[in-house]
Amino acid sequence: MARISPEQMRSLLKVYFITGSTNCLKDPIHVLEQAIHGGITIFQYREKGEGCLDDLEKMEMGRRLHRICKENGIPFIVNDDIELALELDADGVHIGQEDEDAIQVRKQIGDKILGVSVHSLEEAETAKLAGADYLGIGPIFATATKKDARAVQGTAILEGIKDLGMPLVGIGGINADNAVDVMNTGADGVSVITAISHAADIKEAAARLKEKVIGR
Ligand code: TZP
Ligand code: MG
Repeated sequence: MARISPEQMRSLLKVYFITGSTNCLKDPIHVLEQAIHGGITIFQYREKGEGCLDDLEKMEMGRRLHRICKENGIPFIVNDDIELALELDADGVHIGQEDEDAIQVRKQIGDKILGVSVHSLEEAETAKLAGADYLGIGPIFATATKKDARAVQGTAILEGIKDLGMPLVGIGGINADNAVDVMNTGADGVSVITAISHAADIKEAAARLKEKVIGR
């Protein structure tokens, strides 16, 4: 398998749903199924926060979520945990600045998708050189989901980084009301946790987000 092309990557990033057991008010399996029915384009399993699953339980949850993604042709990305990504034969991994070095991760995962969270042009350039396939940029807006999130950046952060020509996705406090601002500033897609995982109607929330992103 060859590395994903930037064009393919850009189209996959449009509606990037991220979740783990602590983000869901209902069964994560049901949440993912509904989000897929609503039209998400890529999924990241991110098992974090107080009371999150560990070891075998995490592996089992990852396995089940991966199966649903596979059945529906949705790429399955694992947050931080390279071992789990390799064990599950995930489609890719997403790492932050505090995680393992991107160059090392690229070596470990071969041609799988590599996403890196960046907060400045310098970090973005380094991630590009390390072989990232896409960059996650944020927090664009205020978020209650990530307790150790950096300062809110606003959409302006995308302006400087988009000139690198890398596929980009915004993250942090994004919802159907502000997604268009993120896209109009040069992102290829929006990544969300709460806007989908906490919605009363998950499928409808994913569909509304997609409509905003695609139909602008
Ligand atoms: N990284 C920066 S902000 C954030 C992550 C993982 C959390 C995004 O969650 P939400 O609920 O979509 O604001
Ligand atoms: Mg991380």
